[in-house]
Amino acid sequence: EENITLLINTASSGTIGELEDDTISYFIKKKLRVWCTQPRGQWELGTILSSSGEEASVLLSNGKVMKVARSELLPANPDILEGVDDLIKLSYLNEPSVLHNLKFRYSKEMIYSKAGAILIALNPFKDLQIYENDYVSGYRQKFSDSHHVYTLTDAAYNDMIRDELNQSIIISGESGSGKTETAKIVIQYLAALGGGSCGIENEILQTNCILEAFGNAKTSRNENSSRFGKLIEIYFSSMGKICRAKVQTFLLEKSRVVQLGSSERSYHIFYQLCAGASSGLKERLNLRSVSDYKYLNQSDCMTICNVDDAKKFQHLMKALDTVRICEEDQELIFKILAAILWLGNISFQVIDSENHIEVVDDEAVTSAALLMGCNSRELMAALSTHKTQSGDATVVKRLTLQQAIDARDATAKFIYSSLFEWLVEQLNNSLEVDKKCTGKSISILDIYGFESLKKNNFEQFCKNYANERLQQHFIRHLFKLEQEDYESDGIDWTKIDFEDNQECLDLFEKKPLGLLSLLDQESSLPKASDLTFANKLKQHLDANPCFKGERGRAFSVRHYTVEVLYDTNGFLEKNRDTLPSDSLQLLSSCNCGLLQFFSKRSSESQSQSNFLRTVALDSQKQGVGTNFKGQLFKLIHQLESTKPHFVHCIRPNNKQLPGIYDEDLVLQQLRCCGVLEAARISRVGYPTRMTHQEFSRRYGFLLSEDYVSQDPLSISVSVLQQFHIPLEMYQVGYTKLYLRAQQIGALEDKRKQVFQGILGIQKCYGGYQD
Ligand code: AOV
Ligand code: MG
Repeated sequence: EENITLLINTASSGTIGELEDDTISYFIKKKLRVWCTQPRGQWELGTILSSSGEEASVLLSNGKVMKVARSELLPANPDILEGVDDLIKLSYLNEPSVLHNLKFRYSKEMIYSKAGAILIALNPFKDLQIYENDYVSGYRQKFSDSHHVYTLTDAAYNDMIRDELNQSIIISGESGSGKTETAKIVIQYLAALGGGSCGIENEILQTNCILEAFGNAKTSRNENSSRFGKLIEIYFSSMGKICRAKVQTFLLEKSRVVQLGSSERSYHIFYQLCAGASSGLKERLNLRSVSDYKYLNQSDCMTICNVDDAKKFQHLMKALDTVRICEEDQELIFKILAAILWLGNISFQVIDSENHIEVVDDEAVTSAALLMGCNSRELMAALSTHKTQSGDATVVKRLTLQQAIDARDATAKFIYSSLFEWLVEQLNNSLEVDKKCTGKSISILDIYGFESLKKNNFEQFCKNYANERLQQHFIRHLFKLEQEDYESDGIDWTKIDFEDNQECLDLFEKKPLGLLSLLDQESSLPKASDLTFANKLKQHLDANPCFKGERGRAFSVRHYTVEVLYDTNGFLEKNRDTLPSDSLQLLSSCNCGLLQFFSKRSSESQSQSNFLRTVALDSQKQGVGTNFKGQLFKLIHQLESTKPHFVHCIRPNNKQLPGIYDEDLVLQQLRCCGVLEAARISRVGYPTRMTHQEFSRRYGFLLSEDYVSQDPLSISVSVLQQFHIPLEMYQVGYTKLYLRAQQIGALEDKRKQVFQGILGIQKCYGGYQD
């Protein structure tokens, strides 16, 4: 028992520095291996030769001897722990040790490791061939115990069946770290496990392919970067078979349709369509090649190395068939995409000194109008004038060049994002095979990663806010809930300090003086500009430690990862996200059912918010940011009713190449995601916990004596004693039993053996019988 108190004390007492200072004395005395801090903040491994006062001589691995101050030394782990599969197994959990351990594993192509409850996945940037069918069955039957996305998914599946609880698999990590690939691997495993006769598992996989075509694009960080967030819920019947699924998407990056950074592309689908359409389809859509469209050729990048867009288009068409989107609808989708491309080619001519314009009447106009199903005169009018009603008279004002460009781009963005939403609905209709199925579900969350670019705009602002929200969910689960649970159940537990990001969330969410509120307020003022917005922020938020006003239109936010500099350029416009009434009217008059539908829905939701405005006193029109906040709250609320499983993806290098492990880059990601703290807490924690009732019901029958008359607590304690679970391996709380990692395994094995005895030869299959 002394042992365990000691363990808890060392791991949680004071700062890590103090603790390591004692350890270092021991290391120096015993002449053990240590990490020496190098001038550039990196570490080198060495062995202590001698010491005098505050300095030690260290023999480095390159043969050099260095004098290093005590304070610059950190304990290294013994050889036997080289490359352990769970960071909590390390005797010394300092940064260089963790970094080195992951590096060692990465060099051996072991990309998966655990940090307590979290699965760490290092992006291999190459096909490791560890996802084939034999791996699926290997992990299912537990022949293999090395960590894998499959292990985690298998655990989620078993937990769902055993506890009859919804599960979630939450995948986080920076852009390009492998979240989307990981989500696909999860789904592939679940499809293999819960696939049935109705083929829904294939539909789920094809849904992914469609969403990627329409919602992913090449960016400077990732050739297949998700530009929307998604949550896929997969429902299982009581037999453990998939019976339906549902996709929710979050905030698609619309601006990409009309504006591209250098070496970036628009959504894959545009390139796929141009490259892969049959000659008949091309003719019907009056389709040209990618380089003929301004929305696409404004960037220097039109192809991706080793990606065949034409072939991808064939896959996409098959996928659309699989999810039962009929040929007519497919043709409509393509028509709308082509219309967007032609819209982008519409140009304007300035006709007076006040910069007023008229639309150049060319092929772009006629093609766009034809595809949208409207008259080209009407299209030209909608893009060059603004009509207002004044009494009985209609006043027509000519637009300036900038206004016209904005109207055109807003129309294109509106059409594309409406198309995306509509597509998601179609996918959901098709995935709702068995509406009556009320079984439990596993939700897989894959959002856009945290981004800190040279220039950060409204898109990064929203994405990073979303990551901030998710981070809190993660922290709450791993730290807060953990500790609260221990404390309320009377378990001996000393607090571990951890970083909370509540301050940063407050900066975004506080009303009325938070970033999102202030953005909405400013967006509703007709005379406001990005500059007045930036000034307003500086005026009201300067006291918040996470906020820093910068020169001109800029401001910085200290995120849980890094400090990010935002440029308010375009914030108001993107937050308002209004489609000019003239364009909306035009769309409603189009001879294309889908476009009519989009416009109808948009005007309905607009009038609804107007209605709300008159009812609720304080409410103003909700901007995109606030709306997104609402979506995120709903998402978090939904996740809170599930048991979470976390995967943290890490991008080992910026080059998207295999075999390169950039220590600084990995360290920065490890630091900011709280993996180290999580590992620390898991190490001193009790990952398995069951109520006395649950425990006695599950294992009581293993007792040799008659136990029926006893209360759950006594039964539980008897079980623990009979099976010689060491005292330091569990604690008994008021309501629950707390067991350390791996203890439950022995009991489960015993239980299985007994079951197998009862069932004869029938093989016991995980949690199925429960
Ligand atoms: P992300 O989802 O985290 O970025 P992805 O899942 O798209 O990142 O991964 C980026 C690229 O890394 C993929 O296109 C693959 O080439 C490679 N990759 C990732 N995981 C694996 C794996 N397990 N095996 C082989 N290659 C892999 V973003 O969507 O940008 O935040 O917004
Ligand atoms: Mg992604």
